[in-house]
Amino acid sequence: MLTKDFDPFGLSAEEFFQKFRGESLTFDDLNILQTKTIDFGVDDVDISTNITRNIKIKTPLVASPMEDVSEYEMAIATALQGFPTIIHYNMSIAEQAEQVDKVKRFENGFITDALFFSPDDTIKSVINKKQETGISTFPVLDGKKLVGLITKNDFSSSLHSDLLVRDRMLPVDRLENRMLSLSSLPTDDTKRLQRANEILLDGHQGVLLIVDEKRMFHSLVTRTDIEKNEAHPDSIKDLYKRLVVGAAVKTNIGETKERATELIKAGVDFLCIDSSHGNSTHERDILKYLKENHPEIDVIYGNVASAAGAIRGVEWGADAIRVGKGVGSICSTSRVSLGTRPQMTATYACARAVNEYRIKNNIDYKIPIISDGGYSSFSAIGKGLLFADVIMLGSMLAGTDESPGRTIYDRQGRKLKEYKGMGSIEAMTHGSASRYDEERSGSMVGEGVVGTIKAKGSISQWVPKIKKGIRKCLQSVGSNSINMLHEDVETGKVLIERMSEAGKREAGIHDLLEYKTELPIRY
Ligand code: CPR
Repeated sequence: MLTKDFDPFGLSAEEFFQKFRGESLTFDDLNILQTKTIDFGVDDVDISTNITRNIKIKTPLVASPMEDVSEYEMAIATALQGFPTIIHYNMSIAEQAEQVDKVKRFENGFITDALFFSPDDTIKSVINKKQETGISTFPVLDGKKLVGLITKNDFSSSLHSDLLVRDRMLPVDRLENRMLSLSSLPTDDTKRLQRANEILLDGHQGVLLIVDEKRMFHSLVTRTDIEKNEAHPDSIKDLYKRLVVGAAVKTNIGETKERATELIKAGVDFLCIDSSHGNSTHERDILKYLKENHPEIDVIYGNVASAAGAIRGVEWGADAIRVGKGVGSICSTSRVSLGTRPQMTATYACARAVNEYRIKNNIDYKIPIISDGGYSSFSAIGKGLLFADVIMLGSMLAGTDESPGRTIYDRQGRKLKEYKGMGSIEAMTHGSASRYDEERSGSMVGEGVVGTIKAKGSISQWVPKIKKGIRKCLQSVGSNSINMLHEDVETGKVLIERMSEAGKREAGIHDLLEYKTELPIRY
Protein backbone atom coordinates (compact mmCIF):
# COMPACT_ATOMS: atom_id res chain seq x y z
CA MET A 1 0.00 0.00 0.00
CA LEU A 2 1.61 3.25 -1.15
CA THR A 3 -0.34 5.59 1.01
CA LYS A 4 0.78 7.47 4.11
CA ASP A 5 -2.25 6.04 5.89
CA PHE A 6 -1.00 2.55 6.42
CA ASP A 7 0.79 0.09 8.64
CA PRO A 8 2.40 -3.06 7.20
CA PHE A 9 0.70 -5.41 9.69
CA GLY A 10 -2.82 -4.00 9.96
CA LEU A 11 -5.56 -5.23 7.61
CA SER A 12 -8.46 -3.41 6.03
CA ALA A 13 -11.87 -4.58 7.29
CA GLU A 14 -12.42 -6.61 4.14
CA GLU A 15 -8.97 -8.26 4.35
CA PHE A 16 -9.45 -8.93 8.05
CA PHE A 17 -12.84 -10.61 7.82
CA GLN A 18 -11.79 -12.57 4.73
CA LYS A 19 -8.74 -13.80 6.64
CA PHE A 20 -10.98 -14.92 9.51
CA ARG A 21 -13.72 -16.43 7.37
CA GLY A 22 -15.40 -19.19 9.28
CA GLU A 23 -14.60 -17.59 12.64
CA SER A 24 -17.08 -15.63 14.72
CA LEU A 25 -15.49 -12.63 16.39
CA THR A 26 -16.55 -10.01 18.83
CA PHE A 27 -15.36 -6.65 20.18
CA ASP A 28 -12.39 -7.81 22.24
CA ASP A 29 -11.07 -9.90 19.35
CA LEU A 30 -10.39 -6.77 17.32
CA ASN A 31 -7.67 -4.20 17.80
CA ILE A 32 -8.22 -1.00 15.85
CA LEU A 33 -5.30 0.98 14.44
CA GLN A 34 -5.05 4.70 13.82
CA THR A 35 -3.14 5.71 10.71
CA LYS A 36 -4.57 9.17 9.94
CA THR A 37 -3.25 12.31 11.60
CA ILE A 38 -5.74 13.73 14.07
CA ASP A 39 -6.37 17.38 13.20
CA PHE A 40 -9.45 18.19 15.29
CA GLY A 41 -10.56 18.21 18.91
CA VAL A 42 -12.79 15.65 20.58
CA ASP A 43 -15.71 18.08 20.76
CA ASP A 44 -15.50 18.68 17.00
CA VAL A 45 -16.59 15.12 16.23
CA ASP A 46 -20.05 14.98 14.66
CA ILE A 47 -21.85 11.87 15.93
CA SER A 48 -25.16 12.43 14.15
CA THR A 49 -26.51 9.60 12.00
CA ASN A 50 -29.72 8.06 10.61
CA ILE A 51 -31.65 5.52 12.65
CA THR A 52 -33.98 4.68 9.76
CA ARG A 53 -34.13 5.60 6.12
CA ASN A 54 -35.82 8.94 6.88
CA ILE A 55 -35.11 9.73 10.52
CA LYS A 56 -31.97 11.58 11.52
CA ILE A 57 -30.73 11.54 15.11
CA LYS A 58 -27.93 13.40 16.85
CA THR A 59 -26.44 10.57 18.91
CA PRO A 60 -25.83 7.13 17.33
CA LEU A 61 -27.73 5.17 19.97
CA VAL A 62 -31.20 3.79 20.60
CA ALA A 63 -32.75 2.39 23.78
CA SER A 64 -33.86 -1.20 23.29
CA PRO A 65 -37.55 -2.07 23.59
CA MET A 66 -37.32 -3.88 26.91
CA GLU A 67 -39.57 -4.01 29.94
CA ASP A 68 -36.87 -2.70 32.28
CA VAL A 69 -35.45 -0.10 29.91
CA SER A 70 -37.89 1.70 27.72
CA GLU A 71 -40.96 3.55 28.87
CA TYR A 72 -41.89 7.20 28.54
CA GLU A 73 -39.46 8.59 31.13
CA MET A 74 -36.54 6.93 29.36
CA ALA A 75 -37.92 8.10 26.01
CA ILE A 76 -38.05 11.73 27.14
CA ALA A 77 -34.59 11.58 28.70
CA THR A 78 -32.90 9.97 25.69
CA ALA A 79 -34.65 12.20 23.13
CA LEU A 80 -33.30 15.20 25.05
CA GLN A 81 -29.85 13.62 24.68
CA GLY A 82 -30.24 13.13 20.93
CA PHE A 83 -31.43 9.55 20.49
CA PRO A 84 -34.75 7.74 20.61
CA THR A 85 -36.18 5.05 22.82
CA ILE A 86 -38.36 2.28 21.43
CA ILE A 87 -41.25 1.81 23.85
CA HIS A 88 -41.62 -1.91 24.60
CA TYR A 89 -44.86 -3.84 24.03
CA ASN A 90 -45.25 -5.76 27.29
CA MET A 91 -48.37 -3.75 28.03
CA SER A 92 -51.80 -3.30 26.50
CA ILE A 93 -52.21 -1.42 23.23
CA ALA A 94 -53.89 1.47 25.07
CA GLU A 95 -51.07 1.69 27.60
CA GLN A 96 -48.36 1.67 24.95
CA ALA A 97 -50.17 4.36 22.95
CA GLU A 98 -50.48 6.43 26.13
CA GLN A 99 -46.73 6.11 26.71
CA VAL A 100 -46.07 7.44 23.21
CA ASP A 101 -48.58 10.22 23.78
CA LYS A 102 -46.78 11.28 26.98
CA VAL A 103 -43.51 11.63 25.09
CA LYS A 104 -45.15 13.59 22.30
CA ARG A 105 -46.83 15.94 24.78
CA PHE A 106 -43.64 16.58 26.72
CA GLU A 107 -42.63 20.21 26.77
CA ASN A 108 -39.14 20.94 27.88
CA GLY A 109 -39.37 21.65 31.60
CA PHE A 110 -43.15 22.17 31.50
CA ILE A 111 -45.14 19.39 33.16
CA THR A 112 -48.38 19.15 31.21
CA ASP A 113 -49.60 15.92 32.81
CA ALA A 114 -49.23 17.10 36.42
CA LEU A 115 -51.06 15.20 39.13
CA PHE A 116 -53.93 17.36 40.37
CA PHE A 117 -56.89 17.37 42.78
CA SER A 118 -60.41 18.64 42.58
CA PRO A 119 -61.73 20.98 45.33
CA ASP A 120 -64.03 18.16 46.51
CA ASP A 121 -61.27 15.61 47.09
CA THR A 122 -60.29 14.93 50.70
CA ILE A 123 -57.05 16.02 52.33
CA LYS A 124 -56.61 12.32 53.18
CA SER A 125 -56.33 11.55 49.44
CA VAL A 126 -53.68 14.28 49.08
CA ILE A 127 -51.72 12.77 51.97
CA ASN A 128 -51.92 9.32 50.36
CA LYS A 129 -50.79 10.62 46.97
CA LYS A 130 -47.90 12.47 48.59
CA GLN A 131 -46.78 9.28 50.34
CA GLU A 132 -47.14 7.22 47.19
CA THR A 133 -45.31 9.57 44.82
CA GLY A 134 -43.17 11.86 46.94
CA ILE A 135 -44.80 14.83 45.18
CA SER A 136 -45.99 17.54 47.55
CA THR A 137 -47.36 20.30 45.30
CA PHE A 138 -50.59 19.83 43.35
CA PRO A 139 -52.73 22.20 41.28
CA VAL A 140 -56.42 22.17 42.19
CA LEU A 141 -58.63 22.01 39.11
CA ASP A 142 -62.35 22.31 38.57
CA GLY A 143 -62.63 20.44 35.29
CA LYS A 144 -59.61 21.96 33.59
CA LYS A 145 -59.91 25.36 35.24
CA LEU A 146 -57.27 26.28 37.80
CA VAL A 147 -58.96 27.13 41.11
CA GLY A 148 -56.11 26.75 43.61
CA LEU A 149 -52.94 25.13 44.77
CA ILE A 150 -52.44 22.63 47.56
CA THR A 151 -48.98 21.91 48.99
CA LYS A 152 -47.64 20.07 52.01
CA ASN A 153 -47.51 23.42 53.86
CA ASP A 154 -51.29 23.78 53.69
CA PHE A 155 -52.35 20.93 55.94
CA SER A 156 -51.39 18.69 58.84
CA SER A 157 -52.22 15.01 58.63
CA SER A 158 -53.31 14.86 62.27
CA LEU A 159 -55.66 17.87 62.09
CA HIS A 160 -57.00 18.06 58.56
CA SER A 161 -57.37 14.53 57.16
CA ASP A 162 -61.16 14.69 57.06
CA LEU A 163 -61.40 18.13 55.50
CA LEU A 164 -61.76 18.79 51.79
CA VAL A 165 -59.12 20.25 49.50
CA ARG A 166 -61.27 23.41 49.06
CA ASP A 167 -61.01 24.03 52.84
CA ARG A 168 -57.21 24.10 52.90
CA MET A 169 -56.05 25.07 49.39
CA LEU A 170 -54.54 28.41 48.48
CA PRO A 171 -57.33 29.84 46.27
CA VAL A 172 -56.50 31.20 42.86
CA ASP A 173 -56.85 34.89 43.90
CA ARG A 174 -53.92 34.38 46.27
CA LEU A 175 -51.61 32.87 43.66
CA GLU A 176 -50.45 36.16 42.06
CA ASN A 177 -46.74 35.51 41.67
CA ARG A 178 -47.15 31.78 41.16
CA MET A 179 -49.51 31.94 38.18
CA LEU A 180 -48.60 32.98 34.67
CA SER A 181 -50.37 33.18 31.37
CA LEU A 182 -48.97 31.02 28.58
CA SER A 183 -49.28 33.87 26.08
CA SER A 184 -46.88 36.02 28.13
CA LEU A 185 -44.04 33.53 27.58
CA PRO A 186 -41.78 33.44 24.50
CA THR A 187 -42.57 30.65 22.01
CA ASP A 188 -38.95 29.60 21.53
CA ASP A 189 -38.23 26.55 23.67
CA THR A 190 -35.01 27.69 25.32
CA LYS A 191 -36.11 31.28 25.81
CA ARG A 192 -39.41 30.11 27.28
CA LEU A 193 -37.62 28.01 29.84
CA GLN A 194 -35.20 30.82 30.68
CA ARG A 195 -38.08 33.26 31.19
CA ALA A 196 -39.99 30.82 33.42
CA ASN A 197 -36.85 30.33 35.45
CA GLU A 198 -36.38 34.10 35.91
CA ILE A 199 -39.99 34.49 37.06
CA LEU A 200 -39.60 31.65 39.53
CA LEU A 201 -36.43 33.18 40.95
CA ASP A 202 -37.91 36.70 41.09
CA GLY A 203 -41.00 35.42 42.88
CA HIS A 204 -38.90 33.35 45.35
CA GLN A 205 -41.14 30.42 44.52
CA GLY A 206 -40.48 26.74 43.82
CA VAL A 207 -43.40 26.29 41.48
CA LEU A 208 -45.14 28.20 38.70
CA LEU A 209 -48.62 27.42 37.33
CA ILE A 210 -49.14 28.19 33.64
CA VAL A 211 -52.68 28.85 32.41
CA ASP A 212 -54.30 29.99 29.17
CA GLU A 213 -56.36 33.16 28.78
CA LYS A 214 -59.46 31.38 30.19
CA ARG A 215 -57.43 30.23 33.18
CA MET A 216 -57.47 26.63 31.94
CA PHE A 217 -54.48 24.73 33.36
CA HIS A 218 -51.64 24.28 30.85
CA SER A 219 -48.66 23.12 32.88
CA LEU A 220 -46.62 23.34 35.98
CA VAL A 221 -42.97 24.35 36.15
CA THR A 222 -40.67 23.66 39.06
CA ARG A 223 -37.14 24.80 39.80
CA THR A 224 -35.79 21.22 39.79
CA ASP A 225 -37.33 20.44 36.40
CA ILE A 226 -35.95 23.60 34.90
CA GLU A 227 -32.48 22.77 36.12
CA LYS A 228 -32.79 19.26 34.67
CA ASN A 229 -34.03 20.44 31.30
CA GLU A 230 -32.17 23.69 30.81
CA ALA A 231 -29.84 23.13 27.89
CA HIS A 232 -30.54 20.41 25.40
CA PRO A 233 -28.98 21.42 22.12
CA ASP A 234 -28.96 17.76 21.04
CA SER A 235 -32.66 17.01 21.52
CA ILE A 236 -34.35 15.28 18.59
CA LYS A 237 -37.72 16.61 17.46
CA ASP A 238 -40.30 15.97 14.74
CA LEU A 239 -41.72 18.58 12.35
CA TYR A 240 -44.03 19.87 15.08
CA LYS A 241 -41.14 20.23 17.56
CA ARG A 242 -42.24 17.24 19.59
CA LEU A 243 -39.67 14.71 20.85
CA VAL A 244 -38.99 11.70 18.61
CA VAL A 245 -40.03 8.27 19.89
CA GLY A 246 -40.34 4.74 18.47
CA ALA A 247 -42.43 1.77 19.55
CA ALA A 248 -42.21 -1.99 19.23
CA VAL A 249 -44.85 -4.16 17.56
CA LYS A 250 -45.26 -7.91 17.53
CA THR A 251 -45.05 -10.46 14.72
CA ASN A 252 -48.64 -11.44 15.42
CA ILE A 253 -50.40 -9.82 12.46
CA GLY A 254 -53.88 -9.61 13.97
CA GLU A 255 -52.65 -7.72 17.03
CA THR A 256 -50.11 -5.65 15.16
CA LYS A 257 -52.71 -4.14 12.82
CA GLU A 258 -54.49 -2.63 15.80
CA ARG A 259 -51.35 -1.80 17.81
CA ALA A 260 -49.71 -0.02 14.89
CA THR A 261 -52.85 2.02 14.17
CA GLU A 262 -53.13 3.20 17.77
CA LEU A 263 -49.40 3.98 18.06
CA ILE A 264 -49.49 5.99 14.85
CA LYS A 265 -52.57 7.87 16.09
CA ALA A 266 -50.60 8.71 19.26
CA GLY A 267 -47.85 10.20 17.09
CA VAL A 268 -45.14 7.53 17.08
CA ASP A 269 -42.29 8.37 14.69
CA PHE A 270 -41.23 4.86 13.72
CA LEU A 271 -42.02 1.24 14.49
CA CYS A 272 -39.76 -1.70 15.27
CA ILE A 273 -40.91 -5.24 14.58
CA ASP A 274 -39.49 -6.75 17.73
CA SER A 275 -38.65 -10.35 17.02
CA SER A 276 -35.67 -12.48 17.90
CA HIS A 277 -36.34 -14.32 14.63
CA GLY A 278 -35.96 -11.95 11.73
CA ASN A 279 -35.85 -13.51 8.28
CA SER A 280 -39.17 -15.31 8.86
CA THR A 281 -42.34 -15.33 6.81
CA HIS A 282 -44.22 -13.89 9.84
CA GLU A 283 -42.00 -10.89 9.83
CA ARG A 284 -42.13 -10.54 6.05
CA ASP A 285 -45.93 -10.40 6.20
CA ILE A 286 -45.96 -7.78 8.98
CA LEU A 287 -43.36 -5.65 7.22
CA LYS A 288 -45.27 -5.77 3.96
CA TYR A 289 -48.53 -4.97 5.75
CA LEU A 290 -47.02 -1.98 7.54
CA LYS A 291 -45.32 -0.59 4.45
CA GLU A 292 -48.50 -0.95 2.36
CA ASN A 293 -50.85 0.48 4.95
CA HIS A 294 -48.66 3.06 6.68
CA PRO A 295 -46.05 4.02 4.09
CA GLU A 296 -45.24 7.24 5.97
CA ILE A 297 -43.91 5.33 9.00
CA ASP A 298 -40.39 3.90 8.90
CA VAL A 299 -40.06 0.32 10.11
CA ILE A 300 -37.08 -1.42 11.70
CA TYR A 301 -36.72 -5.10 10.84
CA GLY A 302 -34.78 -7.80 12.71
CA ASN A 303 -33.17 -9.38 14.52
CA VAL A 304 -30.80 -10.99 12.08
CA ALA A 305 -27.15 -11.97 12.22
CA SER A 306 -26.39 -13.14 8.69
CA ALA A 307 -26.02 -11.45 5.33
CA ALA A 308 -28.99 -13.43 3.97
CA GLY A 309 -31.24 -12.25 6.80
CA ALA A 310 -30.23 -8.62 6.32
CA ILE A 311 -30.78 -8.67 2.55
CA ARG A 312 -34.22 -10.21 2.92
CA GLY A 313 -35.15 -7.29 5.15
CA VAL A 314 -34.11 -4.86 2.44
CA GLU A 315 -36.04 -6.81 -0.22
CA TRP A 316 -39.15 -6.84 1.95
CA GLY A 317 -39.01 -3.06 2.44
CA ALA A 318 -37.24 -2.47 5.77
CA ASP A 319 -36.12 1.06 6.63
CA ALA A 320 -33.39 -0.18 8.98
CA ILE A 321 -31.90 -3.57 9.84
CA ARG A 322 -31.45 -4.61 13.47
CA VAL A 323 -28.53 -6.98 13.92
CA GLY A 324 -27.84 -9.12 16.98
CA LYS A 325 -28.59 -12.69 17.97
CA GLY A 326 -27.60 -14.30 21.20
CA VAL A 327 -25.35 -11.46 22.37
CA GLY A 328 -27.41 -9.47 24.89
CA SER A 329 -26.15 -9.36 28.47
CA ILE A 330 -29.29 -11.10 29.77
CA CYS A 331 -29.52 -13.54 26.91
CA SER A 332 -29.17 -17.31 27.00
CA THR A 333 -30.32 -17.91 23.43
CA SER A 334 -27.03 -19.46 22.40
CA ARG A 335 -27.57 -22.12 25.08
CA VAL A 336 -31.06 -22.81 23.86
CA SER A 337 -31.04 -22.54 20.07
CA LEU A 338 -28.83 -21.93 17.04
CA GLY A 339 -28.38 -19.07 14.60
CA THR A 340 -26.56 -16.77 17.02
CA ARG A 341 -23.34 -14.95 16.16
CA PRO A 342 -20.81 -12.81 18.03
CA GLN A 343 -21.57 -9.17 17.43
CA MET A 344 -18.59 -7.87 15.39
CA THR A 345 -18.81 -10.57 12.73
CA ALA A 346 -22.60 -10.26 12.65
CA THR A 347 -22.50 -6.47 12.27
CA TYR A 348 -19.81 -6.55 9.57
CA ALA A 349 -21.51 -9.35 7.60
CA CYS A 350 -24.89 -7.56 7.59
CA ALA A 351 -23.52 -4.08 6.88
CA ARG A 352 -21.37 -5.33 4.03
CA ALA A 353 -24.23 -7.32 2.50
CA VAL A 354 -26.66 -4.40 2.64
CA ASN A 355 -24.11 -2.05 1.14
CA GLU A 356 -23.33 -4.43 -1.69
CA TYR A 357 -27.03 -5.00 -2.34
CA ARG A 358 -27.68 -1.23 -2.50
CA ILE A 359 -24.89 -0.69 -4.99
CA LYS A 360 -25.97 -3.61 -7.21
CA ASN A 361 -29.59 -2.49 -7.22
CA ASN A 362 -28.93 1.24 -7.58
CA ILE A 363 -30.60 2.06 -4.26
CA ASP A 364 -29.58 5.65 -3.62
CA TYR A 365 -30.62 5.95 0.02
CA LYS A 366 -29.02 4.48 3.10
CA ILE A 367 -30.62 1.61 4.99
CA PRO A 368 -29.12 1.98 8.46
CA ILE A 369 -27.67 -0.94 10.37
CA ILE A 370 -28.59 -1.01 14.06
CA SER A 371 -26.17 -3.20 15.97
CA ASP A 372 -28.08 -4.54 18.95
CA GLY A 373 -26.77 -6.11 22.14
CA GLY A 374 -23.55 -7.02 23.87
CA TYR A 375 -22.32 -3.45 24.33
CA SER A 376 -20.82 -2.75 27.73
CA SER A 377 -17.93 -0.34 27.09
CA PHE A 378 -17.41 2.85 25.11
CA SER A 379 -14.77 1.20 22.94
CA ALA A 380 -17.19 -1.62 22.06
CA ILE A 381 -19.62 1.06 20.84
CA GLY A 382 -16.79 2.62 18.84
CA LYS A 383 -15.98 -0.75 17.26
CA GLY A 384 -19.65 -1.39 16.44
CA LEU A 385 -19.82 2.00 14.71
CA LEU A 386 -17.03 0.99 12.33
CA PHE A 387 -19.81 -0.79 10.40
CA ALA A 388 -23.13 0.12 12.03
CA ASP A 389 -24.98 3.45 11.96
CA VAL A 390 -26.59 3.09 15.38
CA ILE A 391 -25.91 1.01 18.49
CA MET A 392 -28.84 -0.37 20.47
CA LEU A 393 -28.36 -0.46 24.22
CA GLY A 394 -30.09 -2.46 26.93
CA SER A 395 -27.87 -2.98 29.97
CA MET A 396 -26.00 0.30 29.55
CA LEU A 397 -29.28 2.19 30.05
CA ALA A 398 -30.98 -0.16 32.51
CA GLY A 399 -30.17 0.89 36.05
CA THR A 400 -30.59 4.59 35.36
CA ASP A 401 -33.15 6.67 37.27
CA GLU A 402 -35.33 6.79 34.16
CA SER A 403 -35.49 3.01 33.60
CA PRO A 404 -38.71 1.41 34.79
CA GLY A 405 -36.94 -1.54 36.46
CA ARG A 406 -37.62 -2.17 40.14
CA THR A 407 -35.12 -0.63 42.60
CA ILE A 408 -33.55 -3.07 45.04
CA TYR A 409 -30.95 -2.63 47.79
CA ASP A 410 -28.52 -5.50 48.39
CA ARG A 411 -27.09 -6.63 51.72
CA GLN A 412 -24.28 -4.10 51.55
CA GLY A 413 -26.84 -1.36 51.00
CA ARG A 414 -25.88 -0.83 47.33
CA LYS A 415 -28.64 0.47 45.11
CA LEU A 416 -29.48 -1.92 42.27
CA LYS A 417 -32.19 -2.11 39.64
CA GLU A 418 -33.82 -5.14 38.11
CA TYR A 419 -32.97 -5.87 34.47
CA LYS A 420 -34.60 -8.82 32.78
CA GLY A 421 -34.35 -10.30 29.32
CA MET A 422 -37.44 -10.10 27.14
CA GLY A 423 -37.11 -13.86 26.65
CA SER A 424 -37.04 -14.60 30.36
CA ILE A 425 -40.08 -16.55 31.48
CA GLU A 426 -41.16 -13.57 33.61
CA ALA A 427 -41.09 -11.06 30.74
CA MET A 428 -42.66 -13.53 28.32
CA THR A 429 -45.65 -13.93 30.59
CA HIS A 430 -46.04 -10.12 30.45
CA GLY A 431 -46.33 -10.18 26.66
CA SER A 432 -43.00 -10.76 24.92
CA ALA A 433 -43.65 -14.47 24.24
CA SER A 434 -44.31 -13.62 20.60
CA ARG A 435 -40.75 -12.26 20.27
CA TYR A 436 -39.50 -15.81 20.85
CA ASP A 437 -42.33 -17.58 18.96
CA GLU A 438 -43.58 -18.90 22.30
CA GLU A 439 -47.14 -17.63 22.00
CA ARG A 440 -48.72 -20.70 20.46
CA SER A 441 -46.83 -23.61 21.99
CA GLY A 442 -47.56 -25.10 25.39
CA SER A 443 -44.39 -25.24 27.49
CA MET A 444 -42.20 -22.14 27.54
CA VAL A 445 -38.44 -22.31 27.18
CA GLY A 446 -36.76 -19.15 28.46
CA GLU A 447 -34.03 -17.53 26.36
CA GLY A 448 -32.84 -15.12 29.01
CA VAL A 449 -32.55 -14.29 32.67
CA VAL A 450 -33.83 -11.89 35.30
CA GLY A 451 -30.93 -10.07 36.91
CA THR A 452 -29.89 -6.95 38.71
CA ILE A 453 -27.62 -4.13 37.67
CA LYS A 454 -25.85 -1.37 39.60
CA ALA A 455 -27.80 1.88 39.72
CA LYS A 456 -26.21 4.48 37.45
CA GLY A 457 -27.99 7.73 38.32
CA SER A 458 -29.72 9.94 35.86
CA ILE A 459 -29.54 9.71 32.05
CA SER A 460 -28.72 13.43 32.04
CA GLN A 461 -25.43 12.66 33.85
CA TRP A 462 -24.61 9.26 32.35
CA VAL A 463 -25.33 9.68 28.64
CA PRO A 464 -23.03 12.71 28.15
CA LYS A 465 -20.20 10.39 29.25
CA ILE A 466 -21.20 7.79 26.65
CA LYS A 467 -21.34 10.52 24.00
CA LYS A 468 -17.89 11.73 24.99
CA GLY A 469 -16.64 8.14 24.82
CA ILE A 470 -18.02 7.76 21.28
CA ARG A 471 -16.36 11.02 20.22
CA LYS A 472 -13.06 9.81 21.69
CA CYS A 473 -13.34 6.57 19.70
CA LEU A 474 -13.84 8.43 16.41
CA GLN A 475 -11.18 11.01 17.17
CA SER A 476 -8.64 8.34 18.07
CA VAL A 477 -8.71 7.01 14.49
CA GLY A 478 -8.82 10.46 12.90
CA SER A 479 -12.45 10.41 11.70
CA ASN A 480 -14.49 13.49 12.54
CA SER A 481 -17.94 12.05 11.75
CA ILE A 482 -19.66 8.69 11.44
CA ASN A 483 -19.80 9.09 7.67
CA MET A 484 -16.08 9.75 7.59
CA LEU A 485 -15.44 6.76 9.87
CA HIS A 486 -17.33 4.51 7.45
CA GLU A 487 -15.37 5.92 4.54
CA ASP A 488 -12.07 5.52 6.39
CA VAL A 489 -12.91 1.92 7.20
CA GLU A 490 -13.88 1.20 3.60
CA THR A 491 -10.75 2.78 2.16
CA GLY A 492 -8.46 1.03 4.61
CA LYS A 493 -7.38 4.07 6.63
CA VAL A 494 -8.69 2.46 9.78
CA LEU A 495 -6.97 -0.91 10.09
CA ILE A 496 -7.78 -4.00 12.08
CA GLU A 497 -5.72 -6.67 13.80
CA ARG A 498 -6.70 -9.77 15.74
CA MET A 499 -6.12 -9.19 19.44
CA SER A 500 -4.19 -11.96 21.22
CA GLU A 501 -5.19 -13.23 24.66
CA ALA A 502 -2.03 -11.66 26.10
CA GLY A 503 -2.93 -8.44 24.28
CA LYS A 504 -6.34 -8.42 25.96
CA ARG A 505 -4.71 -8.79 29.36
CA GLU A 506 -2.27 -5.99 28.59
CA ALA A 507 -5.07 -3.73 27.37
CA GLY A 508 -6.98 -4.23 30.59
CA ILE A 509 -6.11 -2.73 33.95
CA HIS A 510 -3.30 -4.87 35.37
CA ASP A 511 -0.80 -5.23 38.16
CA LEU A 512 -2.78 -3.16 40.65
CA LEU A 513 -3.80 -4.38 44.06
CA GLU A 514 -7.17 -2.75 43.67
CA TYR A 515 -8.71 0.08 41.70
CA LYS A 516 -11.79 2.24 41.50
CA THR A 517 -13.56 3.51 38.41
CA GLU A 518 -17.02 4.70 37.62
CA LEU A 519 -16.66 3.77 33.95
CA PRO A 520 -17.55 0.51 32.22
CA ILE A 521 -14.13 -1.02 31.55
CA ARG A 522 -14.03 -4.52 30.09
CA TYR A 523 -11.50 -7.35 30.01
P1 CPR B 1 -27.57 -5.64 26.20
O1 CPR B 1 -27.44 -4.22 25.76
O2 CPR B 1 -28.18 -5.78 27.55
O3 CPR B 1 -26.30 -6.42 26.06
O4 CPR B 1 -28.56 -6.35 25.15
C1 CPR B 1 -29.85 -5.88 24.89
C2 CPR B 1 -30.43 -6.69 23.76
O5 CPR B 1 -30.56 -8.06 24.09
C3 CPR B 1 -31.84 -6.29 23.37
O6 CPR B 1 -31.87 -5.17 22.56
C4 CPR B 1 -32.40 -7.53 22.68
O7 CPR B 1 -32.07 -7.60 21.32
C5 CPR B 1 -31.64 -8.65 23.35
N1 CPR B 1 -32.46 -9.39 24.31
C6 CPR B 1 -33.26 -8.90 25.25
N2 CPR B 1 -33.75 -9.89 26.01
C7 CPR B 1 -33.23 -11.00 25.52
C8 CPR B 1 -33.33 -12.35 25.86
CL1 CPR B 1 -34.14 -12.88 27.20
N3 CPR B 1 -32.71 -13.26 25.10
C9 CPR B 1 -32.00 -12.89 24.03
N4 CPR B 1 -31.82 -11.61 23.68
C10 CPR B 1 -32.42 -10.69 24.42
